[in-house]
Amino acid sequence: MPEVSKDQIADTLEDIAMMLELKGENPFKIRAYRNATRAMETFAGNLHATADAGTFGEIDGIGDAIAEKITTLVMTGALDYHTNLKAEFPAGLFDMFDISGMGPKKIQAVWKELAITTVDELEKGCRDGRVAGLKGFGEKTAANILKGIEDRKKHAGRFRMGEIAADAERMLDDLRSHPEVIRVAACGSYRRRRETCGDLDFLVSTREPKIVSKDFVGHEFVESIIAHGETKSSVRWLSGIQADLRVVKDSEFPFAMNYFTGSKEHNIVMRQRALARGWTLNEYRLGPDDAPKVTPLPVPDIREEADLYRTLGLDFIEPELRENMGEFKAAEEHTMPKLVEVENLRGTFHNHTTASDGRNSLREMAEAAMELGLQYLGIADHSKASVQAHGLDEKRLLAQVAEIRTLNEEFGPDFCIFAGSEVDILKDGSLDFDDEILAQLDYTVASVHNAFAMSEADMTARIIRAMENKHITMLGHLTGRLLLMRDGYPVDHAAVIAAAADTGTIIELNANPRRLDMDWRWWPLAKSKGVKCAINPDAHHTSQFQFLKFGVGTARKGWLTRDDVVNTLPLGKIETLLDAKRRR
Ligand code: DGT
Ligand code: CA
Ligand code: CA
Ligand code: ZN
Repeated sequence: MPEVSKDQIADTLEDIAMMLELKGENPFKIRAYRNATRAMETFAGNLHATADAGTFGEIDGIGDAIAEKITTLVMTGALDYHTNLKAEFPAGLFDMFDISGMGPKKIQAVWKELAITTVDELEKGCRDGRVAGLKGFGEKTAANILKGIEDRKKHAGRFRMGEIAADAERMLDDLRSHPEVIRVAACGSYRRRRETCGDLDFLVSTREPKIVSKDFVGHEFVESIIAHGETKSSVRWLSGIQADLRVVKDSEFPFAMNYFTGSKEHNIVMRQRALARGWTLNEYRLGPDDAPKVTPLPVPDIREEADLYRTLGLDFIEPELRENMGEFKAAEEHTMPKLVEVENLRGTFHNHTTASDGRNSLREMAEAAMELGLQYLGIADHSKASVQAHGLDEKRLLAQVAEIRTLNEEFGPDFCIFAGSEVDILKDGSLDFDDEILAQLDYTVASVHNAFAMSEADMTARIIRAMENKHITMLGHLTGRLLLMRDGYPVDHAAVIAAAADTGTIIELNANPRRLDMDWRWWPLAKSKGVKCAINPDAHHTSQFQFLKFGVGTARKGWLTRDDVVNTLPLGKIETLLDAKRRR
C-alpha cells in the first residue's frame, strides 16, 4: 500500500484550497478545505484503519466530500481531483503567492488578462505599464507589486545567528524596559537556536497594545513597515531581516509564547495531547473542547510555559529541543537531560593568533580569555599546508610553544595556555606535522582545509585515518560547511562518530556562527557512543570568544549536558583528559 503521511495529506488539502481561491470558487468551499487541513495536522489516529473504516468524516472539521478524498489519498497515494486541478494552472503562478501585494484575485487577473504566468513576466508587466493598465490596478498597485518582487529577491535568504543576535537582544532589552510591557520573549527559530532564522518573532503582553506596537514599528532598527496593527505588526530591519511582533494579554502570554516558539511539529503534538485530555489548545488559551472525546478535567490555572507542560503530563521542554525529535518521550519519562550552559564553560580550545591568520597576539588573546573568567586557553594556529592562512612550519610552531611556556610562568597557576596546532589533514589522511612534532604539543585539532572535491567514501577514510593518530586530540569543523554560503563536503557522519568512539577522539562543535559544525542533528548519536564534544570558538580575534554562546546553543540543540562537553572541566582536570588518548 502506498505510504502517505498526514502532513502530505494536509499539504494536498491546502494546495486545493489555494487553487480553488485562484479559480474564484465559493469561499465556504475554500474554508472547508482549510478546516480539513488543520484537522489533519492534529489527527492522532491510524490513517489506514480510519480509511478502511471510512470514518474520516467523523473527525471534527472534515465533511463527507473531503473525507472521501482523504480516504482515496490514503488508499491509493494520489488524488485525481488534485492532479486535474493542478493541470489547470501554469506552475509559475503559485510562486506569485509569495509576493506581498499579490492575492488570488490579482494573480487571476494578470494571468487571464495579460497571460502572465511567472514572477519574471510579472516584473516585466509592472515595468512596461501593462499591469498598471489593468482594471482595478493602477500605477500605485503596480509599483507596490514591483517592490514586493524586489523584496522577495533581496531577502529570499535566511540569516545566520551572528548577523541577527545582537539586534535581537537589543530589541528584547528595549521591549523589556518599555513602561507598558509586562512580559516579552523572542520566540520562533531564534529561541529554538536553529542555525539560521527566516525571521524574528517577538511577543509581548501589555495593557496598551497601540502604544507598544507603535514603538515597535518606529524603532531605530526599522527600514520599512510591512504591516502595522494592534495585535500583529511586521517590519523589515536595516539588517534585512523581517521582525514580527505579536501583542497579547498577559493571561495569554504562556500560550502565545509556546505557540510562536514552535516548532510547528512540536506544536502539533502539544495540541494532540490537549485534545486527548478533552481540551483545545491554541495560541491564546487552553480551554474545554466543544466536542471532547473524553470527559475533560477542569482546566488548571496556567501562568508560565512550565505550567502548560506540567498540565499536559510533561516535564518542561527546553526550547532548543522542541523539534519533535524525541523530546516528548523524555519529558514524559522524566529523563530530560540538564543541558549545558554558557556559565559551565571553564576554558576554550582552537583559537588563532597573529602567528597565522588571527588578529590578536598570543598575550592579547590570553588576557581577553582571563578577562572572561576562563581558566585556560587553547591556541591552535594553522599548520604550514594552509599557506593562505600563513600556517606555521615546525620551526615557528616550536618557537610559539616556547613563548607559551614563558607566558604560563608569568601568569601563574590559575590560568594556562595550552600549546596546540590546527594541523591540516592532507589529501591522503596523513598530517601536516610528524609525530615527533605533534608529541611536543599539549593537544591538537585536525582539520580539512583543502582538496574538498572527493567522494564521500574517500573523504571519510581521509578523516578517519587522521583520527587514528594518537596525537590528534580533536577533530575540527567536520564538514567544512559555511552556512548559507557553501555546503560541506560529503562525509559519512555516523562512520566518523564511530571512529571517534573507537579512537577516543573528541569532536569539535565549531561555534563560529558561519559553521556550527558538527551539526546539532548528529550530537545525540555521538553522545550515545560516548564521544565527547569541545565547544570551540575558532576565534581569530579577542571579540570572537563571544561565539561560544552560539556553540552552546547548538550543543543544547544536540541534547548535550555539561558532562558531554570537555571544556566545562576545570583546569585541574582538563589536562588528564587531553592526555587520555595518548595513554590508551
Ligand atoms: P523561521 O522563521 O523560518 O526560521 O522558523 P520559525 O520556526 O520561527 O517559523 P515562523 O516564524 O514561520 O513561525 C513561528 C512559529 O509559529 C513556528 O515555529 C510555529 C508557529 N507556527 C507558525 N505557523 C504554524 C502552523 O501553520 N501550524 C502550527 N502548528 N504552528 C505554526
Ligand atoms: Ca521565525
Ligand atoms: Ca514569523
Ligand atoms: Zn580551520
